[in-house]
Amino acid sequence: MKIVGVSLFVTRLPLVHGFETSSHRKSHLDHILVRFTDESGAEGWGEIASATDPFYSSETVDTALLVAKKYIVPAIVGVEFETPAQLATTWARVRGHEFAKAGFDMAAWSLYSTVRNEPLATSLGGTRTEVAAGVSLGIEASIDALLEEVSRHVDAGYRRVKLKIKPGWDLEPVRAVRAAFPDQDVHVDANGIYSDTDATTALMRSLDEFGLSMIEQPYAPRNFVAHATLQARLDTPICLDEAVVDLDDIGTMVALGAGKILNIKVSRMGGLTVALAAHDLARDAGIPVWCGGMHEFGIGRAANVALSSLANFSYPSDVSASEKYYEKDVISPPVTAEDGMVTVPVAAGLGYTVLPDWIATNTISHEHYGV
Ligand code: OSB
Ligand code: MG
Repeated sequence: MKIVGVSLFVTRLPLVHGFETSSHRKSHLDHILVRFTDESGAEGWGEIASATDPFYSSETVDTALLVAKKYIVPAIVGVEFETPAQLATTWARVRGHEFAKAGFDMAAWSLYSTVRNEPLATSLGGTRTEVAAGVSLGIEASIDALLEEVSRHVDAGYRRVKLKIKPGWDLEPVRAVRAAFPDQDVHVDANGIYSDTDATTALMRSLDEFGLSMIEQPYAPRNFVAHATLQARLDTPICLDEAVVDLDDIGTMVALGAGKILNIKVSRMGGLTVALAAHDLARDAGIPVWCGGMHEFGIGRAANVALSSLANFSYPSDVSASEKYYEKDVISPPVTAEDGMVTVPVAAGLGYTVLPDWIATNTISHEHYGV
């Protein structure tokens, strides 16, 4: 394949339900969609699921666009490649900027699987025909409102419910959810907001009694030592998210015992190529993984579904149905979950039809390079 054209679309979709984490609240999202065209006219699509603000990661839509235009696009237009991993070497000298790289890497995998005429999941080495879907629920205005959200998603069949927590919104919502749903798989995600104090240790230890499947990223992203110290005192497994942005971080996690489960996000790790390597490394170290989300539009969501079909994705992934976030997605059909399971598509490429007209309607800026 030779990349003859690259288009970047900054596309805005409104969220059907505002989403609040320990750091911020959102009502719409701008993601950058990447389209590759090869010499035969085949297309590959990727998504840079960066946020507008640098609160989850240091990257933003603006920084991703800058790095894409200045460093990644010039390195790939006109380039011939046989495998996505080979194409990824063209931007390997760019440090960081994983979200930006991920959009291009995803477009390469999408093009590659389309040209090979096989489903993306097959190209990636996935074996499952369906994947278990978990749902991530934001911080709500009241515990009653949260219970209503949990109830709606449990009724819809979601296999796991993740609750965002922050200081002042932790023990009580967890207690209430556990009391109302004693058998539901529940986990919590702090997005790194707690400081490493005795009070936090005590709080986390008191969460042990609720039988949570994991506590995701309680401490700041770089603080592996605090996670290791906490894990040694907890029964509940710690899952790392923000902490792990490259393969070396998995080595650190394992060496220190900083957690027992890994959330692999395609965006956070710089693409499917690295995510695959992370999957293998974690498997060899005895660390089960699941696929986290960044509220992706359908393109990124399709990649998450395909990735989740690999064998070591052993916990439900954040691959909830498109309709949880978007009234009309950029792919057709939208991703759906039936009784909490998402079917892995068997059609070639992403396995869904990308809707260029709907993307155009919702695009706030567009740039094209090459022919
Ligand atoms: O920590 O997993 C997270 C969304 C934005 C930023 C961080 C996180 C999330 C989610 C979204 O939890 C899950 C999804 O995409 O369904
Ligand atoms: Mg998380």
